[in-house]
Amino acid sequence: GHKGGVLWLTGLSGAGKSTIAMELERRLFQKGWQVNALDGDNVRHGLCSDLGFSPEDRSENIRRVGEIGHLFARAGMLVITAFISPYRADRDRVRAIDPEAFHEIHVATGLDECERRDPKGLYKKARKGEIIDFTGVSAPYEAPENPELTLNTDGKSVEETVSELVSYVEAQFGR
Ligand code: GGZ
Repeated sequence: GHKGGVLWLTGLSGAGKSTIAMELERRLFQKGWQVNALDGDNVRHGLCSDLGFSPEDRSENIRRVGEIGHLFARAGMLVITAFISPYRADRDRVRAIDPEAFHEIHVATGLDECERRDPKGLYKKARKGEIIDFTGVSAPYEAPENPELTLNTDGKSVEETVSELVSYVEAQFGR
């Protein structure tokens, strides 16, 4: 076995977090790692189905994901999480559970690029006021100040970005 850890992706909606997380999970699994990727799609329908997007609910969402993530990590898994996690204090609280195991990775795709991509049309809706408290438009995003890694995705393919992450994991976790 090998030691586990939490690879905590943070960034705006449309930054590419889930896509990167799922592709990283696939690549690491192929290399024989025990991995588990968590994102809104598999958490917000179950564990956090009672939560919305108010500041309080986001904090609770991140708290629960953080606790679960660290439990999996302690069991030896590499956990990849893909949540906006817009508040620095919430991310710091997750880090504090086990600082050694926590790797904060900023998916630093800029607001302009996220809004240009707008894969689900959510920015357009947010601009029209059809979604309230939308991160980057009408709710804050507090970028990490000292992340372990910053991914600048602009002009890069998912493959390139994920390869950078695989190298990071191999350097940090050995093998
Ligand atoms: C931000 C929202 C909102 C609001 C719905 N603000 O691009 P997506 O669609 O697939 O990813 C976003 C997802 C964010 O959920 P998280 O659990 O990552 O958020 S947090 O960490 O802040 O708890 C977006 C969709 O949910 N979505 N309403 N108001 N994103």
